[in-house]
Amino acid sequence: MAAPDSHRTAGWWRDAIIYQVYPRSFADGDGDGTGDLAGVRARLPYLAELGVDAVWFTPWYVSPLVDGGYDVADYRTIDPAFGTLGEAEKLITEARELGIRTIVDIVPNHVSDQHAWFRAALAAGPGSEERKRFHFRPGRGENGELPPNDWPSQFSGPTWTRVPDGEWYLHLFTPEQPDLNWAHPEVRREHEDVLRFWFERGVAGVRIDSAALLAKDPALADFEEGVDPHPYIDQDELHDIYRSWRAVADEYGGVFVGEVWLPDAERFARYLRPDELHTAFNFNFLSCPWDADRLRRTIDDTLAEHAPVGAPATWVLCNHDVTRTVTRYGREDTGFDFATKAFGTPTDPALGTRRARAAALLTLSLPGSVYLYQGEELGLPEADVPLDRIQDPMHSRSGGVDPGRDGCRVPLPWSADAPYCGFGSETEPWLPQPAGWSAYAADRQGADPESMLSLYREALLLRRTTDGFGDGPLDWLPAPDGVLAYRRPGGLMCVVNLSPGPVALPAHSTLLLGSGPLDGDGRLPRDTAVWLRA
Ligand code: TEU
Repeated sequence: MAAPDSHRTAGWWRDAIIYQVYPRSFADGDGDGTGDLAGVRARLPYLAELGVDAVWFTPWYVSPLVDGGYDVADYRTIDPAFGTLGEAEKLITEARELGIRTIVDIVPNHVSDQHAWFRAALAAGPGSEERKRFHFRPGRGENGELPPNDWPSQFSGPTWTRVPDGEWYLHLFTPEQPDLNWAHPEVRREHEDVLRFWFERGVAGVRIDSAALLAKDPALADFEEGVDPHPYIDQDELHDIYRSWRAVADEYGGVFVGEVWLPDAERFARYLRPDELHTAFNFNFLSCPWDADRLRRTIDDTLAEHAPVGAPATWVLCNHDVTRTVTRYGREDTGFDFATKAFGTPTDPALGTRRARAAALLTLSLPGSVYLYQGEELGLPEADVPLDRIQDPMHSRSGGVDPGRDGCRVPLPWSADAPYCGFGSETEPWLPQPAGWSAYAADRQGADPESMLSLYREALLLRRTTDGFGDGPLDWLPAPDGVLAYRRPGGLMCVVNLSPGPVALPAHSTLLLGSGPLDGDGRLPRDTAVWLRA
């Protein structure tokens, strides 16, 4: 952990541990069933003890919460369900005093349909200046009854909605999330102003939601998969936008992490050029199955694609959009599957937990920074949320086929013996906690040296007090099939056994930490990882 006054120390983000807080589900300070800023403030000592360098808050702004807050009605006000702007400012200061920096989530692709701009656009009618900040178009067909184009949605369902005066507007996500027109100068000015607003309140960084989707093909032409360049993913205009954002961030020493889902390594790296974003999420690693060859290839590709632009890699096992790590790794097919999620797919929690523990040591010893989603340090599995309680629009928009993302958003268990596992609610939380949730409670795990929480605490402590972690070279060591072994600076080594049987460890002087015990012959069992000193 850094000293409090060094929250903008140049380069801190190159090897930081960044904890993701989903405020609705982290801790409930006022007992109303929804997590809030008071809850986070009360738990800051927990985050400090865990040893994180920064916290990224998913959107906490005023929002109808149609998409969990990614439908922002006002980027400069905290949603009353979460607290007030004054509380956010206090939270930022208190966190900084504990050596924890704050990262806010900016959602530039779209706003809520309750945002003042969209309401004004609806009221002003076709052809108005107000509508030009969005993508309004007449429909096709004889009476304009067909949507203006055939673009696929990021969620299932249509991307266009018709308003009563006959025009249609574009929304890559739900109809309650109209897309902004990034060719409009006011849209650009407004977002630069919002960045300043938060940097001035002491935030150290900004996560950029759906960062590769903002710019649209100006013709809004139909799209033929495999024939046309994509009409809204990774348009060249984006780089100009992020260069001007970077200039704003540089005034404050702030940093960016872009949510850039792009399989093409070369295109991905363009966002990380020195005058654009500092970092971007690395979803190829997250979606990689538990397989030594594929993981090694993903790690090599990731490091290779970052090297030419000088940006550090980021590593992430889970976030608020994907199935919990323990559940994913406990499946026979450990691949990442958007569509089926955890529902109905058999999973072995013991196997998943063993692998998730090994994956933690793998991830935390790779070069770069690491994102840790709340509850991962507790080894939470994906929760089965009863169908009639699911709130994620991905579920309803898929006609109930996709269970959506609520299973990884269930309120955290803090105390095994308290109501609602100590989440803080006096009534049932907004998503129900499954039976057996108290077994994962932070207080129970804190008292158990074998728990996932103890593993994370020890690993993070070692990571910040031992040379060799974070930014810097990685050299692969010779290893049997199915085993990942690499050396970091100063003789630090990590060995992960993904092969079916136990393997001998390379020569070493000290065993720093293991995700599980060695066998009777001092060998590393399957699905286990160790940190060694040469
Ligand atoms: O996600 C962007 C995104 O592309 C998602 O559609 C992603 O593919 C999906 O969630 C995977 O399951 C961001 C946020 O992280 C997500 O929570 C929001 O719903 C979305 O943007 C819209 O703002």
